[in-house]
Amino acid sequence: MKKDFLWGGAIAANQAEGAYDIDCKGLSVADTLPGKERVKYLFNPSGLLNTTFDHYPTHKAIDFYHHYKEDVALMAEMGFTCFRTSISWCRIFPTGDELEPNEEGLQFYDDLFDECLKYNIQPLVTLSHFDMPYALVEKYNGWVNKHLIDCFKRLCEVVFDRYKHKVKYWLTFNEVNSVTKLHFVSGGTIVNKEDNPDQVGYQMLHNMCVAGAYAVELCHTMIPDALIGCMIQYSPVYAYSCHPEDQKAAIDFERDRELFALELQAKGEYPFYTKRMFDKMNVHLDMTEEELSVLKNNPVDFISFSYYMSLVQGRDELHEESTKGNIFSGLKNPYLESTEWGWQIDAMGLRYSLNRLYEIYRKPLFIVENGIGVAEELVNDTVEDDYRIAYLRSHIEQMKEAILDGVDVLGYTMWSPFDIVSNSTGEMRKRYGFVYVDVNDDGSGTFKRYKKKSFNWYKKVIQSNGEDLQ
Ligand code: BGP
Repeated sequence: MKKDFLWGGAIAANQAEGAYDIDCKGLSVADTLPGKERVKYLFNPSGLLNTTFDHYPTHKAIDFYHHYKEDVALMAEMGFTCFRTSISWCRIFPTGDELEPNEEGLQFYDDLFDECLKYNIQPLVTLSHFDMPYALVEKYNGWVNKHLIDCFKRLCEVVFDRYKHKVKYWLTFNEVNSVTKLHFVSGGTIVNKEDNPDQVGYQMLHNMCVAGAYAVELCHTMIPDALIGCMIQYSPVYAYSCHPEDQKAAIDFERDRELFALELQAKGEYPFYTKRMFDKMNVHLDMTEEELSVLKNNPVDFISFSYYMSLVQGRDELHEESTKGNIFSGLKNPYLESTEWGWQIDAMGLRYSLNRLYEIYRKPLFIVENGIGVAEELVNDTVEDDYRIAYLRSHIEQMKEAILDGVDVLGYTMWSPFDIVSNSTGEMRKRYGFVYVDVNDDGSGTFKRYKKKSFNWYKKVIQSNGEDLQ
């Protein structure tokens, strides 16, 4: 392992900070999502607007906003050299459309980054992680509208200028490829019944990738010594069988849902298969020459991705046995075990993913999410989470194999050092952390932090730069 390999963990502002209406923060898309029944609204948000719920998990989350000093100290104790978090857009621009930023929001991230740097922890900052200002949904219907490109550019200018001496690793949009399916959560757009969801989704993807390319341009000009990457949700896609049609289905799925977004951001152009793919989906994009040239001239410096599972795809008639997944789902893989939430565990798939992405794009890679969500109970002020150690160990082993294969990997930030609100289910009981946080699904609890067994294990991993995984 390289000496400067970055080790750490990742969270997202909306899932951890809470303080949703403090210091002039505006309401975000995430703040409108309920805990219970969230899954129903993820893909069909129109009902959200007229419904009031008992509990909105992001409103308090784990109150990282007020606990960040204690939490950064815990990460420092584990030896983190990197901490991935996101900037909450609506702390900086409460409605997304203001011309002047909100000083209190900016100050919070100044304080947070200072706290990290005090311990030599490099902040890795996602510019937008599933929590754009809700006002941009109401006014423009989210990223389907090109006006958001200007709003996002303004956000970038302000935060690059403000944090240029503190943040040297940036990411544009979290899991940007998810927007073709998760229009609302990922991009603040409500798809009407009469609309073609693919048309809407790929237009959003285009607009976001153009905005991302502007962010790359601005970052390179304003912080020449920083690196900026894109972020996708990646799962290797296996064919259900050696039937040629299963193989074709696997290739198509990986292209449409995963690699397509990378082509735009890492190569800066629409791939050769675009026309046929769009014809099939009846997609016709509104794009300008200027946008295409911004994309072409500003590919990202590195590629980051979340890795939780592999997927299996095959002929249409096989799709009855589909399994659960993170945003994208597929068929059941008989060779793999699943988590309690039905995500299929595949450590070796991580080695495959790293090799595959490096083979195609030849850019440094960064694993910015990887972990296991488990329902856990605190016993004697701790949790004996051997299963988490086993999960992370096997994935880190496979990452090391990929590095031996020759893949350039910048770092690894597991998801997530603390138990935080689950993005897909809104639950707290789906716990990922090295640190147990005493908050329940209904938001009750003491908010106290407790170290789990894995806390000391990860500390050893980092201390030995990945040598000691026992
Ligand atoms: C990714 C998101 C994260 C995170 C993670 C785990 O898709 O980028 O925000 O939540 O998945 O998913 P969940 O919280 O649904 O278990």
